[in-house]
Amino acid sequence: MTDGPQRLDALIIGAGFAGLYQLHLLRDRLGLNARVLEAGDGVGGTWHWNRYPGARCDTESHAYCFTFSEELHRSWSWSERYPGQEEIRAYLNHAADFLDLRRDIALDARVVSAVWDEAARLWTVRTEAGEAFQARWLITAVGCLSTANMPDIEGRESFAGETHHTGRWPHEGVDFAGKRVGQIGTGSTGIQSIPVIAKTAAHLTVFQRTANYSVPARNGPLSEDFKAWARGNLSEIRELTQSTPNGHPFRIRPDKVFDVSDEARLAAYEQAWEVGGLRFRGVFQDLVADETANATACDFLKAKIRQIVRDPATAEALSDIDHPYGGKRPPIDTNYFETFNRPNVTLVNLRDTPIERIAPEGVVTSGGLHELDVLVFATGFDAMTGPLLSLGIEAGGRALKDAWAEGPSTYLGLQIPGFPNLLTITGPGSPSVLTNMPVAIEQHAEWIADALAALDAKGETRIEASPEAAAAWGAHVQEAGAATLLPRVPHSWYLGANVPGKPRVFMPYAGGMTRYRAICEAAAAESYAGFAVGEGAAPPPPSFLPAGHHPLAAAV
Ligand code: NA7
Repeated sequence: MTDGPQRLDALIIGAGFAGLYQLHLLRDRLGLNARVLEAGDGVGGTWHWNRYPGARCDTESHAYCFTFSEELHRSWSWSERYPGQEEIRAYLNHAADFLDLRRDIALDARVVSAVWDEAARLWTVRTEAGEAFQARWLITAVGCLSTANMPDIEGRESFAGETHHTGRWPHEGVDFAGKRVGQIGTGSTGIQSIPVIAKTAAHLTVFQRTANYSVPARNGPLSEDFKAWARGNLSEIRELTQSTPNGHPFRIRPDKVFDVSDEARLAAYEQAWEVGGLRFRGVFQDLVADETANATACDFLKAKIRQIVRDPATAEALSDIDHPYGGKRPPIDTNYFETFNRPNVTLVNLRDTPIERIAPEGVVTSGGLHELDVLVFATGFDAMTGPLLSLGIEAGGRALKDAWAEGPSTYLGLQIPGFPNLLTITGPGSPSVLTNMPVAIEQHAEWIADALAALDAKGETRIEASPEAAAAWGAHVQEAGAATLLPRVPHSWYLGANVPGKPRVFMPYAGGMTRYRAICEAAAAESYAGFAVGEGAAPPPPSFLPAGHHPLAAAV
């Protein structure tokens, strides 16, 4: 006799922040028979995989955590202003133990297919190892930045040295001592890894295609006083992060850039530079909405680069930035620009000398061969859609990759028309990457748990976003994006532009977390407006401009 698929009420894919909390809610609050399948050999999601040197979150630690449990909150203390990868991984392992989640998490269980059976109203999910599960509800908690983007550069496989992608870093670490290291990529990740790699490498060659802004993080140990305050003031932290548009623990000032004198503006930028981190974004309300206003911050930040970097040609290449500040994800750093003053670090400007191929000895640009022992790809991710498309999702004979051939279509980033009972935590079209992720994740996981409880209370076993609601939401996502400078940066992963052949669609919702939360709550309150529940037709979606929300408020 062969064992059939294991039957569950709910199956969750991924054991990062999202999967852990969703399991807790469905199992412990709703009493469902729920299970998590996780591809990695440990919990932690992003923080399980991204072990590259210098990996650190750019949200301040006291706000980069779960906020649903006073007990869990009090049981943990962060050591630094920004949490490092290892500490976040330890925190998520602690949360898994604290909530007794491990017994319902299968590790080393990579999902390769998920197929909807309309007649049975069940998802059948299979893993690479051949295990099969059936569940009424399928919830993806796969993150937005988990599918590594390896550029298809000619000769890549021929490189004779070690090759590593930052998002798939070896658990045992990489020894750079005495080695000639090359790194391709100067996004948020590359900007973190470069200063750390440079400390031990014999030589580091940085291959820069697009110069980037960065603001000093000003990381450091937290005082005992601050730790005690953070442990004891969860409700204050939660109130703040739930009322800011991006879920960060700071408010964006109400002034606009040209409301103040040139001197006052410069002083505000200087002060924000000293405070450090993403708070720089909060200096003026219209910083990422108005190009002329934004240019004042760009000029300030470019001048800082030229002040820090001693070699004029290197300073020029690093400050020759072609996009507005905040138009791409704004990195924060520890000694990034300073690192280019080290004698063992060279910048190769790929705008002047593009990469031609990779050879066994190193990287060949139009300027010649750069001999290397180790090549690091800090080249980012197939963001937002990549993790979902890798799951082999299919419903009604239609694969998700075909449904999304022209780009992702979702309603609220939570559901995809044509894929019933599939719920996507921080899916494309939700605020996700434009926010402090745990805030967005908690909101989604709670909305999903409430929706499943409401369906169960009515004896309903099916929910599906209507195509009309998804179309209306898609239009609103573009409208909210257009109120910011973000969609105007042609080479950004927000648009899918970093992956050849990927449809160019602005994917995250830029209307802000507070507005978004209100819309989701309105949809639920209006009998799940925009969703077809059971056999019924979907009521039209709620208003996407709730009272009190300015339509053009840039919320990122
Ligand atoms: P990003 O932000 O996508 O950055 C990737 C970097 O790699 C960026 O500098 C790219 O240059 C560069 N890149 C990518 N492909 C190539 C090729 N083929 N040749 C040269 N350079 C290349 O990824 P990160 O990992 O830094 O950050 C992703 C997010 O993770 C981050 O925003 C945080 O939210 C966490 P480009 O700019 O495309 O010219």
